[in-house]
Amino acid sequence: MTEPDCLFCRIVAGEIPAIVVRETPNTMAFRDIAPKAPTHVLVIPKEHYADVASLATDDPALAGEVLATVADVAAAEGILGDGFRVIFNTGALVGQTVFHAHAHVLGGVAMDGELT
Ligand code: IU
Repeated sequence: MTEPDCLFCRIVAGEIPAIVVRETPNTMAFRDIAPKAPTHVLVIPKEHYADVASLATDDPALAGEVLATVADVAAAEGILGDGFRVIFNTGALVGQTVFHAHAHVLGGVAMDGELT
């Protein structure tokens, strides 16, 4: 299922450009246009789910595929050994702005353990 007005569905459809770093039959990974770290990649399911909670509830196998792609991206970006951070903003209250489930994969710089 796709949503015609969803930015990330349009990236999947090739209607909006993105620097794609990895693609599987059901997932896609592309560079964030406003990177917050030397590596900042977004990993999404190609199918539209508003957020990770609905993805995990409705299709846990696909949620697992997204996490597998996160790990593959981390390895390909060379940040698997040093460490990286994965964030799923879920809801406008905590800063979700694009309502298509996505993992932020951040690395390449030291971060402290604070979550905010
Ligand atoms: P958020 O978790 O929903 O706040 O993250 C959305 C991200 O999508 C944010 O980091 C944006 O920089 C990023 N993004 C993008 O990569 N390409 C775009 O065309 C747009 C936003 I608009």
